[in-house]
Amino acid sequence: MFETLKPQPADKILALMQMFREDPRDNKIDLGVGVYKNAEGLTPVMRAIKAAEHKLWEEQTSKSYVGLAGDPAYGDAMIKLILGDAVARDNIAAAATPGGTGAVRQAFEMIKMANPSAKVHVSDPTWPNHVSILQYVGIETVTYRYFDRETRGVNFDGMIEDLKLAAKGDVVLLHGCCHNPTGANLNETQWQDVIALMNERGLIPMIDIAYQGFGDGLEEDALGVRLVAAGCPEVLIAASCSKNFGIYRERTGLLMAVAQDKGLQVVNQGTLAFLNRQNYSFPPDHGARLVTMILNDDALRADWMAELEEVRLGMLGLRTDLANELQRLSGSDRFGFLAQHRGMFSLLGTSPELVEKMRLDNGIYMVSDSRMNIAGLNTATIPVLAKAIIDAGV
Ligand code: PLP
Ligand code: TYF
Repeated sequence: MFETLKPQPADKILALMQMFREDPRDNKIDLGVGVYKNAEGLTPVMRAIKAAEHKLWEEQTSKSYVGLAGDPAYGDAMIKLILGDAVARDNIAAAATPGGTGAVRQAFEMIKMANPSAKVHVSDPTWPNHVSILQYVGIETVTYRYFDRETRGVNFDGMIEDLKLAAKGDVVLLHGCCHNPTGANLNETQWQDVIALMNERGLIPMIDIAYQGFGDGLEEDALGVRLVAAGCPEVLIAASCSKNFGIYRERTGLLMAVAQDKGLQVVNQGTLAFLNRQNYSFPPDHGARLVTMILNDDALRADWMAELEEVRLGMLGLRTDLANELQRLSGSDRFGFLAQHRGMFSLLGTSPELVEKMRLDNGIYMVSDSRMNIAGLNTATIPVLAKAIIDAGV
């Protein structure tokens, strides 16, 4: 049987991580995988997570199974964090998943189950896993224009033109905030326009939100997802706690299905539980429990929010510093987009050849599409990167 298997394509982001590890140069700079790093290059356990883990160790008396959809308190706390009061709780079905990837996978399976002929429209570019999982699940994928390679902002006219071609019942996958890989995001008016178009054409939004709190703030980053949830009849939302709680390896995510028609909530909830059971039975609990403890405890929550804000402001500062340094070296404003982008990533918008050149000449590791993880920088490496970008002729 095994002899029939073929080698599978590697994930280019994870392959880069391995390449970085194997590079012997001391001055190498890792701008690859989307993991937050502080100025010392470390990914620390957040203070509130440590405190919650300590408390959990003291108080937890059983590790018996929870429910197929995870602990309902986790769903409630996350729904409040992401959606605020945008939608009545009765309209939302929710299930814990292994990370945001698990939520994305289960969302695609739910789409496939509900409407096998639905296509999913993804931004060009998007997180490579979106495309790869869609293909694996057997859903036809279509891209819509998103990134303007000149301005490095959103090509909104192109996006709208392309979405107008989508058929009724198709799904439109949107990034809730901090677009991966570009860093370019919709503003409020653009969100409203996309919602109007989706409703006009009977398209179903799916939102992937993996960086709430990394862009303009916890509430600000939820603006788009809240507008969509309140403004469209049906929405799928895949959320990740990996980044904003710094619990990457705990695999903590949530899938929500929002339906304005209350009658659908029960079947949706049952479907999410069923899909969990088919794939892994019970979702992981440890990370979800820590998140719930933090969100439901005033002191832990305040400390988590304070640390998340430090992380966010640190990345914004790095963006400004890098844009300023590039302005100084180039004598032009053409890198100003770096300060406008939000979240962990910016797409520099250069060729794979120049990305390769910067890796070989300067030990700078960015993804081949020229995505940079801004959190991989610090005050010492910003001038090095800026000089390499100019030297390479970007
Ligand atoms: N969606 C996007 C856009 C991402 O960038 C990520 C990466 O972290 C995820 C989902 C899921 O991450 P995880 O499965 O680690 O929670
Ligand atoms: O885009 C990133 O770098 C993060 C981390 O298969 C990641 O989202 C990368 C690849 C992958 C899973 C997570």
